[in-house]
Amino acid sequence: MNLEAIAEKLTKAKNERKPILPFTQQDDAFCLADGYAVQDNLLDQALGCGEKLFGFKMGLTSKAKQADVGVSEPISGFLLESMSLPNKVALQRTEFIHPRAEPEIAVILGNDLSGAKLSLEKVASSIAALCLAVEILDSRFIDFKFQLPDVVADNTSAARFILGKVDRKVYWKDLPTEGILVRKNGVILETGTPGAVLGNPLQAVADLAEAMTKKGSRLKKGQMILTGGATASVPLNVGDQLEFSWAYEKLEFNVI
Ligand code: OOG
Ligand code: MG
Repeated sequence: MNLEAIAEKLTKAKNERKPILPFTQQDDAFCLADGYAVQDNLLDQALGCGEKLFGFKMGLTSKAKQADVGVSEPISGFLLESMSLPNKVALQRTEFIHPRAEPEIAVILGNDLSGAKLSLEKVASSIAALCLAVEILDSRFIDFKFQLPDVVADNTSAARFILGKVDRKVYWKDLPTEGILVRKNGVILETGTPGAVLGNPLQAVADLAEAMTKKGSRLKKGQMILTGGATASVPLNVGDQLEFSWAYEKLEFNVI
């Protein structure tokens, strides 16, 4: 199967909300580099259709998330402006195959960032703001089951995100222990701390900057980066009311 044909299958699955079989099940040779090549193709297509790049996401950066999907290596994907939803949105269940939501720390860059083995101080000095965010995932694969190359091809299950207020600058050294609660229909389903993400979510930004530098690219001023789920994700069904909170703010939405 050529990589463009694979990208087309993913786009069709997304548009028709019909999940497909992972590519690694159909082709033993489908590897991580192929996955990223497919993802690049999806981004080129989106930009070609007039979509705007909003930033990037890291995934599988916490043990909880790695256990969630049974895959144990961090991955990255892209985020488009059209994936952004406001706080308190009514999420349309019919727009998705099998949506899930997870809390993340989002970072907005105040400067371009590149280089290998960047210190957390260096990353912190390049940040304009950081805030709580919710990522809405929707795997294009049957039963949310995949191997690493598949989920990378599928732009790391990215679907939507809700950003908190970016005007508050939480001190980055305090970030690891700033607890997060996830409530569904009033019941606490998950609890976690940003420190679950590689010790400090800023490490995910450093890792992403290094990966981009290796590809001959760089993170740019103004881009938003999701650093990866700090807890396992929770499934979303019609009628659900979701709340994601930490000391500074609460993000919430209903599923209709
Ligand atoms: C893969 C995407 C992982 C995260 O924050 O760890 C991710 C998935 O869970 O489907 O977004
Ligand atoms: Mg995520």
